Amino acid sequence: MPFPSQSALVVVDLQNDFCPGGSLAVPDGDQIIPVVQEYVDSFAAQGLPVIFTRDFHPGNHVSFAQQGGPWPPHCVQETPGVDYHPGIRIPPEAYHIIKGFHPDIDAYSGFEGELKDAANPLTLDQLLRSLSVREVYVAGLATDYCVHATALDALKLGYRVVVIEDGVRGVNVNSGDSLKALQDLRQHGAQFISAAVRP
Ligand code: VGL
Ligand code: ZN
Repeated sequence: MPFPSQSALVVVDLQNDFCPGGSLAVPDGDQIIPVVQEYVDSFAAQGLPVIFTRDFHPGNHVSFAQQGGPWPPHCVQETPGVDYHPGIRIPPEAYHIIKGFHPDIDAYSGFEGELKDAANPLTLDQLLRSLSVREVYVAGLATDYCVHATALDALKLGYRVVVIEDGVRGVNVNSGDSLKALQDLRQHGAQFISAAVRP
């Protein structure tokens, strides 16, 4: 699969807590792993940037029910739930963005996060600019929250966005939420790719 030279892959929140068995499991969230792996390997083989985002909450995060938020505790730092799903092989050259680490601020979009462990903590936008990226391929969890927010921010910042349709899954707190999220992205100019139409 050859991808454009100024493209990057962004894999959103493919973490244990968002997969079956996790505290905020996305139904069939782990089913996307073979698809995501195919893209990760193709981008890496082409020398194109691969970026993983992670929800990275403190134990008292504002989005948790005990603090009046909408979610059960999830992706708490230094718990197994915050780790990437063990089924995904991550290339050593991949970039890692963490988000949601301020106790009082929720952050669904990878563009609200920053590069982990960097002496100079770049935002995702700064990282993409430094890599001359113009087009962002997006996969991961969850379609109706962090995938939607990340892809929408990318569009608003002027990136071309390609959503990997069979590489995303949603929570669907209300039925149809994921479909609505994808329709919204389409209306904002996102393109879609799936197994049937891959280059
Ligand atoms: C997410 C709910 C809460 C996500 C993160 O990654 O989509 N959803 N925190
Ligand atoms: Zn979260």
